[in-house]
Order: sequence, then C-alpha cells, then structure tokens
Amino acid sequence: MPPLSENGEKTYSIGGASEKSGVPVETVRIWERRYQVIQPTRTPGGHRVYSEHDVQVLSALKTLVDGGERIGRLSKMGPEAILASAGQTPVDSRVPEFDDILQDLLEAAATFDNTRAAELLDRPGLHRHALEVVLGLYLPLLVEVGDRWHAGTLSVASEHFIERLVTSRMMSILANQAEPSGPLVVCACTPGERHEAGLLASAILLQHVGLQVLYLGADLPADELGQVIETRRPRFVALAATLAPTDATVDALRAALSQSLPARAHVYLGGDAGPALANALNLDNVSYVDLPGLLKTARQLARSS
Ligand code: B12
Repeated sequence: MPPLSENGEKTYSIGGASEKSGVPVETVRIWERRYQVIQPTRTPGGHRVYSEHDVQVLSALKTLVDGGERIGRLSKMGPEAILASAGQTPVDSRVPEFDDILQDLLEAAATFDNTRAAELLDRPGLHRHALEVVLGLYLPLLVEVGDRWHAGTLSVASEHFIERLVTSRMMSILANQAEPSGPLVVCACTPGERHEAGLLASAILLQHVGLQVLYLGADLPADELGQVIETRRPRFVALAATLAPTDATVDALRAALSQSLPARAHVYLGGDAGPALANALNLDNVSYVDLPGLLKTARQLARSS
C-alpha cells in the first residue's frame, strides 16, 4: 500500500510510480531531468515522492508517446493538457491554479471592468500552453458564467461581456496556432445555431493535433454545408448543435448530408442537442461525439495520415 502525504493523498516512490504508470524507472528520470514534465517532491532523505496526479500524468505521457507523439513536444504542454490529450480527464476540467483568476474574472464581469478582465485574461503567467488555457480556464469560465446567468446571479450583460472577451481570444488562438498540413476537417454550427464556444474549442483541439481546420462558425445554412463537403472533400465534419433541432433543420440537414454522402465525410455532432439531432437524422455517416471523443478520433486520423 502506497504511503500517504501530509494531506492524506496516496504517494509513490519512483518504483511505485513506474509500476503504476508503466513507464520504466530510467525513463521517468529522463523525462523529469531533461523535459521537466513532472516535478516530484523529495523526502528529507532526498527520495523522490510522486503524487497520484504525477502518476496520472506519467501514464498519459506513456499513452501519447506509444501513439507516436514526441516527448519534446509534449513537454511544452502543461499537465492538464497532457491528461486531456490522452483522453484521461474531462477536457474542460478546471486547472486549480486558474481558480483565482476565474473568480476575479467573475468579479470583473459583474462590474464590467474591461481593463481588469483583459489584464487577467492576458496575464503573462497565463501564457502556458494555449490548449491548457482553453481547456482549463476558458471553457470552465464560460460554463460557470452560463450557469450563473441561468441561475439569475449574473446579468445578461455580464455574461455577454465575458463571452465576447473569451471567444475573441479563442478566435485569435485558432488564427495564430501554426497551421498544420494534415487532413482537412470542417467545423461549423448547424443552421440557426449561434452557440459557438464549444465549436471554437473543438477547432483549436483539432488544429492542435495536426488537422487542417476550415472554420465556418455560427449558423451555416445546410445546403452550403453540403456544397463545402462536395467541393473541399474534408475527412470529417464537426458540427455544433445546442438548441433542440426543429423539423425544418432536420429536413434541411438530412437532404444536404445525404447528397454529400458520396464524399464520404463523416459528420460528428457535438453540443447539448447533438444526441437528439443525430437520432433524428438517422444517417450512417452522422454520429454524436463529445470533446474527448472528437480529440481521440482526430488523433487517430492525424497519426494514420
Ligand atoms: C453564451 C450563450 C448564448 C450566446 C452565444 C454566443 C456564442 N458566440 O456562442 C448568445 C447570446 C448568442 C445566445 C443566444 C441564445 N440562447 Co443561449 N446561451 C448561452 C449560455 C449562457 C452559455 C453557452 C456557452 O457558451 N457555454 C459554454 C460552452 C463551453 O459550453 P457548452 O455550449 O455546453 O459546450 C460544451 C459541450 O456541449 C460541448 N460542445 C459544444 N459544442 C460542441 C461542438 C462540438 C463539435 C463538440 C465535439 C462538442 C461541443 O463542448 C463544451 C464543453 O464541454 C447558455 C447557458 C448555459 N448555462 O450553458 C445559454 C443557452 C445555451 N441559450 C439558450 C437559448 C434559449 C438561447 C436563445 C434562444 C435565447 C433567445 N431567446 O434569444 C438564443 C438562441 C441563439 C441561437 N440562434 O443559437 C438555452 C438553450 C436551451 C435549449 N437547449 O434549447 C440555454 C441553455 C440557456 C437556457 N437555460 O435557457 N446564447
């Protein structure tokens, strides 16, 4: 049984961490020394002590390296982004060290303090891996703001204020991330759909794993989606659907997607209304996916091409 740390959490020796994560002891040492991917604490006698979180990061790294990723590239991501990339954590899990920033941002939103909010969002300490900021701060912040607005504890104006600051930064990450040359994927919202945050995060993830993203944003008419699939022949399409689908949306999408079927593009529907819409469309090439599922599919595609 592993020893416990002062706060009662399980801890591991290097041998224990190696055994639990499947990473050989020597590799653990190299990853630590050369790449600083984890930083175990030390006992007074100088022995390394690994937390449960360290062990999770090690096994996530093993999954990714076994799948063809380079440790040098992974070492530039933060631990939460590593866990998310390996599909070992909900991709929108909060990063504890962002908690204070998140609380301060909620205060800035309540008083519409533009300068303060921008200062918090652009703080140099936040310039960790962009993916970690998106997954660990932006998405949890938007979800929190949305929930508070729904509960009546945050005004519509405050919600719009934060939503605009965050989505504009996600747009800029998407525009400034190195453009990969991998297979093409199309990202868009279903007809009538203006909830775009989940789609933006998806597009950043897809680009991050090496896929070329054609980002078409909110409210894309179904026939135009069909035309894009036929002309650009993407390997798959990621569509966002939050609002419950109307019959007209279902009919228009079914017509467009059935016509573009010969292009063999699979359509992944994400968002709260994704399962209902996939069900209503009932097409072979359409299925629901969540963010971790999309990331997994994208990784497989990027690796196999
Ligand atoms: C911000 C917001 C808006 C903004 C959107 C701006 C933008 N650029 O995105 C604006 C002001 C435009 C808006 C408008 C409306 N909204 Co609104 N909005 C919200 C709010 C407050 C937050 C949504 C959000 O961004 N959440 C943060 C993101 C990160 O979370 P998420 O959307 O849940 O996404 C997660 C997953 O679903 C998934 N995901 C999402 N999309 C995708 C896509 C892919 C490909 C994948 C893989 C995954 C994925 O990933 C995310 C992380 O896990 C929610 C309330 C809430 N609590 O959610 C209401 C909400 C979504 N809105 C709602 C409504 C009703 C409307 C309006 C009809 C209001 C009105 N009367 O005008 C309009 C409709 C506009 C339209 N035609 O789409 C309802 C929807 C109810 C329903 N299911 O039918 C909600 C739930 C509020 C409520 N409880 O009533 N809204």
